[in-house]
Amino acid sequence: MMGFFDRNRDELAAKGFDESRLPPGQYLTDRFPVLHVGDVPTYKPGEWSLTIDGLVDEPFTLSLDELRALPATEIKTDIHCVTKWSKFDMVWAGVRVRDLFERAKISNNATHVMGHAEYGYTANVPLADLMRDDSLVVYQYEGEDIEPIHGGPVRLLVPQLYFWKSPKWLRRLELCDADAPGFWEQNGYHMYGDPFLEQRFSED
Ligand SMILES: Nc1nc2c(c(=O)[nH]1)N[C@H]1C(S)=C(S)[C@@H](COP(=O)(O)O)O[C@H]1N2
Ligand SMILES: [Mo]
Repeated sequence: MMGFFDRNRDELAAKGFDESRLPPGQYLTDRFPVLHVGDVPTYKPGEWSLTIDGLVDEPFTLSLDELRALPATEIKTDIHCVTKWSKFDMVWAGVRVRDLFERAKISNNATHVMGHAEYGYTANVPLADLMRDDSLVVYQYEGEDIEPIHGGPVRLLVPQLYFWKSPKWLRRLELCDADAPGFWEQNGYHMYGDPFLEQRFSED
């Protein structure tokens, strides 16, 4: 008997999608689920800021207006959540992480980055992944300000990794010279989290 996942995968072709876009163990959804631990922060105007620090020569902090004034990039990308939903062709806009790191003059010995969000949520990502064209600090989804429940005003977007690596309500990117587990990684999730290799849990 064919289960939900098989049927969902079979429907991809009918919808005109290449089946290879859906990583193993995932299903495609049109919904945009909301997933996080804890409360959704609310910011008064001017309250939110983003700091780039750690192993950098020139740490700095940006206000939302300053971030929005930087050259913007729009990408259309597929997103994969470790809870098995995938969503295709999501359109996001923001600033390339690489550009922020260039401005901060990151040290040669920096190898990893810890993304810090409001209320202490963290996610570790190798520096190389954040230097990619499609790694962004985003403030728009589908042409609108990102809703608070989806991480507004600003979240990290690392589309090639499971979505837990994209902290909502991002406040700080800390350059480090070693990998260290973030929030979910301390709770048994994979240190890297490649959806196409199904790196869900630490032993995968
Ligand atoms: N600050 C923060 N960011 C977070 C999380 C969280 O709990 N707190 N959850 C992560 C997880 S597990 C997922 S799947 C995505 C969900 O994003 P969404 O609610 O916009 O779909 O956010 C990620 N970023
Ligand atoms: Mo998740």
